[in-house]
Amino acid sequence: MLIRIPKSWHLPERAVTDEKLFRDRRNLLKGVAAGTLLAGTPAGIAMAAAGPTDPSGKYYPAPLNPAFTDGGRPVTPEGLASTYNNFYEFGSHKKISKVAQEKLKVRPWEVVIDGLVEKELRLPIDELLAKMPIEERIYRHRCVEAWSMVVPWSGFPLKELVKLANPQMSAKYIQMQTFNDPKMGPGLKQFWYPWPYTEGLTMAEAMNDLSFMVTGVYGKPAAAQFGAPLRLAVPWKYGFKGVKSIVRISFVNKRPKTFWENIQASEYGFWANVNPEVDHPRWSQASERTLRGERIPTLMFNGYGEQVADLYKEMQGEKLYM
Ligand SMILES: Nc1nc2c(c(=O)[nH]1)N[C@H]1C(S)=C(S)[C@@H](COP(=O)(O)O)O[C@H]1N2
Ligand SMILES: [Mo]
Repeated sequence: MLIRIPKSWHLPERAVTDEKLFRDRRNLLKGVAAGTLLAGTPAGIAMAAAGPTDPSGKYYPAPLNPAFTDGGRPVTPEGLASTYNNFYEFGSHKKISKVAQEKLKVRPWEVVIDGLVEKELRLPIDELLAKMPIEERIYRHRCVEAWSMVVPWSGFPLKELVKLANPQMSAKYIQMQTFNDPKMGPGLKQFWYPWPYTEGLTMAEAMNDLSFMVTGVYGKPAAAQFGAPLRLAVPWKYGFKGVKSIVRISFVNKRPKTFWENIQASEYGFWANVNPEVDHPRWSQASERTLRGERIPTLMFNGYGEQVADLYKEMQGEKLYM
């Protein structure tokens, strides 16, 4: 039988029966388990998760939101996704998972919400989690370096956090920053980088259904290397927009200058929407290599155009695709 996955706007959030969620969950777990076995990688590294002092285990596995199942694309085996990471706070190469798990302390963890808000908030991560509807979503992830993966994130819609923050009308952008403590992230000693890692979205982008705050991955609290305990996923944009291990969220009226824009504005812009027709100055963006090793064509907006293309309709003269 052909099962059509309804698009998000056809389906009010969480308007699904428990039975459907249960079945999706079981199928996903089967897929993840099979993938891990096929890849023959030790799941041990990722299994170490966030350590004994992390009390958030009770939220996982979270119910899969059936509006975000990525049309049956194979989920990347956990052993691959959790051992090939970009997280410059731990070094400017891909093999940072071990040092991230050793050094990153995710409790206590405070998230500051400030800027153009009624009242500045300082929320311990577990208080924030308790206020948010935790669900699972399977998203594609396309790095600007032309590799990609499909990941079951857990977390909550960014717009729920925006509602909690209650920003003023004058807020035009939301800026997010990573921790900046070299005791936790030895890579922060590389003084030539413009720390802290900073990213940003327009308010319209932040309110889009797809914008997601990640707290878990693969059905458990996020392992350190994925950006525990709080990370952004905006799957229609290049991966560097997905800022990890967030400590500060600020509502501002000026476009934030991002980490990668500061390093090389001619190669990495603020918008960074995935587009196979606009090449990076140094390589083609027409196709991508999955972490499973296949070469596949890259899709406009990474395949999420129906949800997000309208956001950019009226924008002329902006470098939307780099
Ligand atoms: N703080 C921080 N966030 C970051 C990065 C980083 O170096 N530091 N790298 C980005 C890039 S380039 C990518 S592709 C993704 C990688 O996420 P993953 O390791 O979970 O695959 O994280 C993004 N977020
Ligand atoms: Mo990336």
